[in-house]
Amino acid sequence: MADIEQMGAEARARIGAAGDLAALEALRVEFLGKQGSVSALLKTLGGMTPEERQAQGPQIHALREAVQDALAARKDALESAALEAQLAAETLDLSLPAPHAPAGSVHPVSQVMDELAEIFADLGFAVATGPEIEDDWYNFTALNMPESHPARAMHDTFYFPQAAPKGGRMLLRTHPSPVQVRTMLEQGAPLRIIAPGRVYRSDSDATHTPMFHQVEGLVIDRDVHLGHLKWTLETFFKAYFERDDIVLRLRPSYFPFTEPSIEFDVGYSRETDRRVVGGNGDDPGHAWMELGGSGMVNARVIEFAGLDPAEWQGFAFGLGIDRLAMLKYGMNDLRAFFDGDVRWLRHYGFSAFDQPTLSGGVGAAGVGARA
Ligand code: 2U9
Repeated sequence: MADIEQMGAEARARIGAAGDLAALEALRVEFLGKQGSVSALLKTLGGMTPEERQAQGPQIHALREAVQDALAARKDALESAALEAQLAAETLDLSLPAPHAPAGSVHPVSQVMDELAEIFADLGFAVATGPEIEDDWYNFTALNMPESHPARAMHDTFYFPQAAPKGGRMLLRTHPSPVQVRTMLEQGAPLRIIAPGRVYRSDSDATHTPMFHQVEGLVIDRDVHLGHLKWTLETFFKAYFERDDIVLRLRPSYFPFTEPSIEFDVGYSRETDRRVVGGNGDDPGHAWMELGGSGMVNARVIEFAGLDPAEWQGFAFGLGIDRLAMLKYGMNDLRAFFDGDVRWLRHYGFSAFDQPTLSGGVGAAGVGARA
């Protein structure tokens, strides 16, 4: 009996002195492991007479509990000491100056895409996305540009050798329009969406890059007319350029996927070296710059999208996002958008905290609130 006491005292002492969790685990195995000394003692119970078990059983079980409790207590103590040490090591002296702000910033194209989404969300438009590698049925045929249509050639398309499921070949989308076709087929009408994203044209030169960004908008409903298109464009540009003196000029044009088709210009004045959007382009010191195209969706396109043009109609428009960014934030070289030059990104980039909100007046706290 005495040596059970002795074993208990010695076990508690050694457990109390365990310096770390590994040493503690070794003691647990030594005492309570399969070959452990306390486990061995417990096994002797089986070979005892009922009187002996009666006499020694409680003590041996008490020893096991005492060892288990001592192990658990020491484990807690070691773990909280380790946590304390870690917390002490991690203390942040908030009086110290903030570490250098992370160099990253929001690219102007991303900022403008967020601004577009914010403005059009307020007009009831959802943002639609779709594949950049497209099937030429969605990129061309469904947009009233059949195989032989000359407009196809004008799109300077990157084709893949692979055949497309609906005939024709796979390609890199040349405009966001296939996204609207897919959305109409999937969601039907009524519909109000904008489709911002990357588009690809193989006609790159000094002012054109093989990949650039466009946004197209589409409204399909029962009684939509050109007035809705004009109001939507004017409302968008006033919010985007954060000016009320935006003047649009609509000119007749032609696109296979809209009838009638309209190109729209915005009035601007030339101050110092940059163009400042606003004012009537016919006024002195002002001029017009083309910003994009639009029109009432061609009935054939509505049919391709599985809708009945006798019941449903709509308008669509297209804009260059890189161009919109250059106009609002004063860049004059499209290629710099893609060079990844940190000086350019630091100068034109936006702080990630400057999320464009309508209540915050869309654009990041006005021009110049750069990163
Ligand atoms: C569907 C039906 C009609 C989208 C449109 C334009 C006119 C247009 C250019 C403007 C500037 C591209 O970046 S840009 O050069 N886009 O002029 N886009 S109407 O019409 C559609 C789209 C989808 C189903």
